[in-house]
Amino acid sequence: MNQTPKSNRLTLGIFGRTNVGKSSVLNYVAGQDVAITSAVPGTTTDVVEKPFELLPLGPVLFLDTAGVDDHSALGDQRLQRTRAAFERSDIALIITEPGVWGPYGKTF
Ligand SMILES: Nc1nc2c(ncn2[C@@H]2O[C@H](COP(=O)(O)OP(=O)(O)OP(=O)(O)O)[C@@H](O)[C@H]2O)c(=O)[nH]1
Ligand SMILES: [Mg+2]
Repeated sequence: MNQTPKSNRLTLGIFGRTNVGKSSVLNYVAGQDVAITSAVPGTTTDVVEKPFELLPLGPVLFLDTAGVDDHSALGDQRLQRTRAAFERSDIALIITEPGVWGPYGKTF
């Protein structure tokens, strides 16, 4: 399973606003400290790729992304990377705050 090429893995992208817990979801599902998490919005600045075996699905590739509401100087470049990750994803997981569905939910 560890030898499965990335292209043959089910690709699951994690998307949402900054600081909603995207990286925490990845770490929880992977059972490892894969991505840095913190209370500072904009902690993840580039796509974090994590291949592992998720039973009963089999070999998967998770993509953790920067928040779609990142308006920093490099925000546009980060959004481009996030969009590319979205295009690569077989399944998009959109993480939100409970009860909050604002305009950023329509980004994609
Ligand atoms: N209360 C609560 N806090 C959480 C939960 N999940 C994550 N957090 C906290 O929320 C903060 C942001 O978590 P991250 O996982 O870094 O969020 P992120 O969406 O990856 O953030 P960016 O990379 O900045 O876009 C951290 O302080 C986490 O400890 C949760 O389920 N409940
Ligand atoms: Mg993050």
